[in-house]
Amino acid sequence: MTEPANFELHDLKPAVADFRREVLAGLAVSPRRIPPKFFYDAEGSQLFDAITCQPEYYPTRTEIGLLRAHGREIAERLGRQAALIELGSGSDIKIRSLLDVLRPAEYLPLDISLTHLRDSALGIARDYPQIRVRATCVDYTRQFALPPMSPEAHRVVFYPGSSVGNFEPDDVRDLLRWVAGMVGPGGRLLIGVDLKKDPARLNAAYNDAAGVTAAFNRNVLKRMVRELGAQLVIDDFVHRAFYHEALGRIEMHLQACRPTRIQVAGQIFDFAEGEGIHTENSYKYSPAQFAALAAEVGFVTEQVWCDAEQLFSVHCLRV
Ligand code: AVI
Repeated sequence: MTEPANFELHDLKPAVADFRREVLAGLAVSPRRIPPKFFYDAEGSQLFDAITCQPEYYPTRTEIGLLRAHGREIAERLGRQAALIELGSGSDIKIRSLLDVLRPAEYLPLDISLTHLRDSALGIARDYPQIRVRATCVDYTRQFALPPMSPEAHRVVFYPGSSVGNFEPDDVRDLLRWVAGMVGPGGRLLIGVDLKKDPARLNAAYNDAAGVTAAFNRNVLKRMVRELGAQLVIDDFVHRAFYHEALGRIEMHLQACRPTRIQVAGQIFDFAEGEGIHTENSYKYSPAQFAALAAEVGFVTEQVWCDAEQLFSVHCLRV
């Protein structure tokens, strides 16, 4: 099928060499770690979509509920005729509810997973022919030149899903500074932030009964085999996720259930039973905590929407 005229795709996909370098560096330190951005190849993105449908994983459906319930108010805050930039676009249900009320002139989705990005951005270009869709496959955690946008459109960044929680607080400051530069003075950021809550609820969300989160976590090992030719036994590693209350974060690990070894790019990494690879943190914030963090880098919180159960929050921030 031919691509619609209102669609363009820029491919700044990170090279396999970046993955190899970060894996080798992460396995060489103690405790061992691999950054969560490497979960998201085509298979990992599909697994993440499947996570969002699990009954225990409340963030996605709660955020969608907030966007739908407060769509008009959100559109009024953000203003129309915007260039809408979405970070980590992934699945498109949320952006569609926003596009319906915001009707921006331009939509710029940024995502690290090429197939996922292409499929969802193409679908949007076809369904919204009046919106110019400029998709970029990129690791948006590193600064890069955005595709040109019409100068008269004011800029809005949409960062859903509490992906901000996957950054260390210091890195959040850097990311928010970059976003502030993207939208410029008077520009806005609409961001989804998962809230602190009962640890039992959090632990269940990251340990779903169907084992989808476990498969998502272990997909990074499969990716090492597929892309880096790593030699390892996937079944020697088990998924471990728990809420660390003092640090306010879910931690995810791949833990060796017996002594094992990973061989990659000519290097050998031995694991004793119980030793792990730290693969993700997912920080949870109170609305006040997140507003304070954003204020440190010059964002003013205009409004925060939360659901009745206080599970999730959506913040409208202005530079
Ligand atoms: C993408 N991110 C916000 C998800 C989260 O909840 O931290 C990733 C995830 N990891 C396990 N389940 C979902």
